[in-house]
Amino acid sequence: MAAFQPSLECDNISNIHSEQTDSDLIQKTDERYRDTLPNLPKGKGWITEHLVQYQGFWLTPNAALKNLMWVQDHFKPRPTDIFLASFPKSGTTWLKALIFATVNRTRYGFADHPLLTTGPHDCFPFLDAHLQEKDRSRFDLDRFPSPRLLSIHIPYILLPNSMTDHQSCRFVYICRDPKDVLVSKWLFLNKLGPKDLPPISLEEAFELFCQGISHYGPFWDHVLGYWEGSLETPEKILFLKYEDLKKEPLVVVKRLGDFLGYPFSLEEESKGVVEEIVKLCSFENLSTLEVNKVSEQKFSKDTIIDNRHFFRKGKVGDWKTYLTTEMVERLDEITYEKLLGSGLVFGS
Ligand code: PAP
Repeated sequence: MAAFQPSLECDNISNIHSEQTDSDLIQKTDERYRDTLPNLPKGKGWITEHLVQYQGFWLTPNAALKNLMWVQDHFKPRPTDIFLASFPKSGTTWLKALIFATVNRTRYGFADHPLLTTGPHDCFPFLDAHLQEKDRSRFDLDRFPSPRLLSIHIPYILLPNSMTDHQSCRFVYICRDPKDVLVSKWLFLNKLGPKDLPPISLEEAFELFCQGISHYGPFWDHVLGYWEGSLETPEKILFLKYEDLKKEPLVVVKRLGDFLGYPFSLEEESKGVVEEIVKLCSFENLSTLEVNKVSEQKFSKDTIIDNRHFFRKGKVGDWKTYLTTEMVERLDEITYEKLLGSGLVFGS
């Protein structure tokens, strides 16, 4: 399915490249990738044979590393771009729906809203997966109207300067207690794992996660990159926690509106627009929609995932069902040490 954006009318974008320029850039990135890959340290993959460590982070060699290089070499941000950044399984799907609904609230009615028939990932595509899509008619970023809504798992320090400098784009970062991230990730990846590889045990996933070896890990470095960025440039990065969103969704969605430059008016508040958005994007609503139960999501030509896998329980603290006391103590200790002095804490 084509990536769904509010409309795909051409937006008079100035950064449309010629085919020639595009293919030159593509070739350069391919060369860089081929030169770099053989020299990178390898670690055990959770569902792929191995991960590689690039500039301090663990990535899948064929997808994440290649895509990252594409973004670094190829992507042309617009000042109006809105990026949703996250470590995987931290609440990406939920935030995609909330940002999409907030930014487009004057375009669509709640009774026939696109989110009722289109999955959040189709409303808000992954930059790092889709950029590699060779079929530009399927995902042509240059033709997306502003503001473009794009999501990334790329760590902050690996982003190109064009995305992080002070003039351009805004980031919303969502993070979550690492114990819930680990459990959510382990269950998710075991559902997707290839049939020819045995599923990874929780004990093994736990060890790898603690060592930082997981997609886009180490978890703590990922979170701290955006946390520190948000302290330096709070007008550019809004740092959110899944747990706060669960506890006070109305408060967080209002903050989101202010930060993105789409503040809710008093009239909208009194009409219950914020409540409507929260209800539309709730786990209870989204997870029971036909589109999220039966359709699949094509992230790139090699990555197709059933939408239902993005909705499991949507709870805070489900780690209690899976992790042993020893695991909890060890993970909490690592988190405490890694975040010490940063001002960032996760509840236990
Ligand atoms: P991704 O990084 O692969 O896109 P992501 O959406 O970040 O995944 O995380 C999925 C988690 O968010 C799941 O958590 P769980 O395994 O602990 O249940 C999923 O259930 C949860 N989730 C998805 N949609 C919502 C929502 N609307 N409200 C709350 N949680 C949600």
